[in-house]
Amino acid sequence: MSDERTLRDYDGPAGGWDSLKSVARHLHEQHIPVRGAKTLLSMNQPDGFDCPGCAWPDRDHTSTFEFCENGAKAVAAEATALRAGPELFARHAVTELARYSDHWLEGQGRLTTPLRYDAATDKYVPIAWDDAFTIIATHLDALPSPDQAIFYTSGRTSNEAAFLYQLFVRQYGTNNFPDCSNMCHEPSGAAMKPQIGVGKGTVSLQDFEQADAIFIFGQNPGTNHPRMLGELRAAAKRGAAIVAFNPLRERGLEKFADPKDALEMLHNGSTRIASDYFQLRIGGDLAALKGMIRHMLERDADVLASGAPSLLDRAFIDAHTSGFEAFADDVMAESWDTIVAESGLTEAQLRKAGDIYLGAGKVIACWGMGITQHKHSVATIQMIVNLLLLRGNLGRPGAGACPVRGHSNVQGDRTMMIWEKPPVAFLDRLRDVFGFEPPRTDGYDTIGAIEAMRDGRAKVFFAMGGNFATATPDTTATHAALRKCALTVHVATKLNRSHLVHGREALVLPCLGRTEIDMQATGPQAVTVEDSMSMVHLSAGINAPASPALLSEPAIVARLAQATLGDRGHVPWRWLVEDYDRIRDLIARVFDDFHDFNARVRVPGGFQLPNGARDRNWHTADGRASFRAHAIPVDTALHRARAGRDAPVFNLTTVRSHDQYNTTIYGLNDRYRGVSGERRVLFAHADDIAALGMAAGDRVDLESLGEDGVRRVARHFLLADYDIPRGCLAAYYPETNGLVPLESFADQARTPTSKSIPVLVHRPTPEASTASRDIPLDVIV
Ligand SMILES: Nc1nc2c(c(=O)[nH]1)N[C@H]1C(S)=C(S)[C@@H](COP(=O)(O)OP(=O)(O)OC[C@H]3O[C@@H](n4cnc5c(=O)[nH]c(N)nc54)[C@H](O)[C@@H]3O)O[C@H]1N2
Ligand SMILES: Nc1nc2c(c(=O)[nH]1)N[C@H]1C(S)=C(S)[C@@H](COP(=O)(O)OP(=O)(O)OC[C@H]3O[C@@H](n4cnc5c(=O)[nH]c(N)nc54)[C@H](O)[C@@H]3O)O[C@H]1N2
Ligand SMILES: [Mo]
Repeated sequence: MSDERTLRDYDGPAGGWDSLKSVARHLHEQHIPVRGAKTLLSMNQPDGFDCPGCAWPDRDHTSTFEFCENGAKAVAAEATALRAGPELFARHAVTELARYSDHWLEGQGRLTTPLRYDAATDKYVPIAWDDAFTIIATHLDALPSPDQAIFYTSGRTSNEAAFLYQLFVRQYGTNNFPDCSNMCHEPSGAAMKPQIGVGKGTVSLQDFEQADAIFIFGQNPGTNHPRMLGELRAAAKRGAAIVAFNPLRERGLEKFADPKDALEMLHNGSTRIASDYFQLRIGGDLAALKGMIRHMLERDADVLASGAPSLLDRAFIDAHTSGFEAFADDVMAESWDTIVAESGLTEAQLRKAGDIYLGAGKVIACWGMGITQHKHSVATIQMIVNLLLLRGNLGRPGAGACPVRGHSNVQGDRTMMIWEKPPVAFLDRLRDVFGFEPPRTDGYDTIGAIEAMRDGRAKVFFAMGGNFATATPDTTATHAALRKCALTVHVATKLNRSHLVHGREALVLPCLGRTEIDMQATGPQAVTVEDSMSMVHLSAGINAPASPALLSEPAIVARLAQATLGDRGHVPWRWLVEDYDRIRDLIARVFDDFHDFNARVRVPGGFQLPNGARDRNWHTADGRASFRAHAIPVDTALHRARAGRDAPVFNLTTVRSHDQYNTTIYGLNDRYRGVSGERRVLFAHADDIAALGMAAGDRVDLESLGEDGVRRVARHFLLADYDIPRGCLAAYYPETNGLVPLESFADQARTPTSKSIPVLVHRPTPEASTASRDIPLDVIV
């Protein structure tokens, strides 16, 4: 199949034969012979490895194989036979590598040996592990304050590695733990913790079997959580309502052919997923939710006036919640005009959505990045929880809140306290168990880390996985900040742009992936991960390591800690990594929820962490779940940008294609959106394209309207007409990250507003090409 550039409609369902074909193609491209299928068959099996893709849970981690196209691609990307060995780095200087696309960098395969940046030749050269650790320890030791070092984490890191990592860094003396969560589901925790006492989802897969309605806000499961489609399909088949709120028509929310269903496949059939699809305006969710709730309150008032019982769960509201009256007054004071104008949905549509909710006995609400990456994300999530509270849809079977997490262990990393704002009780426990005084001041989150590097307050940047330079906002400013560091270090499986945007000194440390056998002194080791529904289970790799020089993440942390702290902390680092059971015993001593960790995690399927809200125990300030009133924002950056400007200002959202895992670009296609061979695509309404005097297929530049006077431009996007509301645009992440100003982030959670960027659309100008210098545009694909 060629990567010829085309834009067209895609008629097929999500899944189906095209999905199988796509996996075959990706295995071929990664040079994985068909026996690679053995690797795929061990994914999510009791004695196999946890899929390094998304955080959607598995059915009991049992023996049924669940086919997942994008899980297979994630495994193929890691199990690839291609190698980015020392020859690659001998051949290409770093500035030369930086001219290649992210897709090309990823395509070089697995890193095989530790590398040190040699400034004299501008090349990465091999270095021995011990020498690498000495370099880092020397830098850390020389800093005037530990707070000048930053320790980033991406969400694939296992519980064991994360626990050791935070222990080492806190013994070293800082809470500077920015992580991918800061750009992802941070607002979900920030919203739910004060409101219902827990910052995680309250449902399990069994609840999906019983729900009468499933509302899905701002999430694209067909691409990002394909195994969720299996649950949605089963729910749809038994007649549950599936209600999607999404500005874009997403095929995975419309119809799905399950590759495991022989009949569906043979007959080229499919199952309808969403029963109702509300194409609201980007950022319109808070208004839409208020409209639905207003309708419900209006109907309830009518019902009560007629003497019939309330449509709301008054017993639950009385016994379990606070703030209902003030909340209801606030909703009733919101005008339908504002609701309709800001949501982009009609009053009739919102009344219909409200009726679906009222007609369902048990309701689950799911949400993803379409909700979290906005300025008002915390308020919107609290409004989703308000919706659930109205009819007691929390803490009972078949109902609850379901923030669908991204990285496969992002939730577990936070549980292990990869967190820049650690609670006091945890720090006290760390002190008591390990006999040292941990740092007590909050550390930097992702935005704080970039500002600190920019301002010279941080000098060492260490990353446990991820691709910080590309995943973060304000690419030009972020790259400049990283380049100011004295030392940048990346623990990674594959080459990415962050390795090329380096400090004065730089190291790249290659590690084992999930799929690989992790051999330590006492034998092969398993790690543990926590999924989106708080299930903790084991993961053990089955493949030979990509190179004999690779170390596991726990081993890297242990050796770095030894090199930096020596025997200062009285932690037997090397002994701990000989047998990961020893690490788990320590985890059990620090976190009560992990008691008898080693025994419980060996029960097939693992165990579920306790969750107060699920049991209607509200660990909040007043011991109740609370209704939270929030005004519909009518003075956002978008409103301000539109006021007094003649040129049309669009609201741009940034999304994932079907062929990428965050910044890892597997390919240039986005099958369900009909895109082949191209990533610089701008999805727009046909009437908007016409109003601009342009045509689909034209190339355009995007200029964002930040409020700090900095001009941010991204060039050379192909206009595609798409089913999206007028005034709204969508393009892929990370090509558009340079458009997001660093200081544009969510209230109370500081998540970059990557789903709501006010932009102008220009015909390409020569002048624009000088912007965004650090983003390679005319790259070698
Ligand atoms: N294959 C694959 N799997 C992945 C990932 C991947 O990149 N590839 N990434 C992983 C990670 S880290 C995460 S966090 C998740 C991300 O999973 P998602 O949350 O599904 O991520 P996005 O692609 O960013 O898309 C969000 C959806 O929100 C919609 N949207 C955009 N703006 C708005 C809005 O204002 N309101 C509403 N209601 N909807 C909106 C978009 O149209 C899109 O359908 O997936 C994880 N799984
Ligand atoms: N505009 C915009 N920006 C966004 C988003 C968006 O929707 N729009 N989404 C945000 C979200 S939700 C997230 S989570 C972040 C993602 O931010 P990150 O988590 O930082 O980015 P990834 O692309 O997932 O990281 C990929 C790299 O991780 C390394 N890697 C893979 N597996 C392993 C492993 O097992 N161990 C180690 N040590 N390294 C490994 C590989 O080298 C690979 O290149 O991006 C955020 N940025
Ligand atoms: Mo994420």
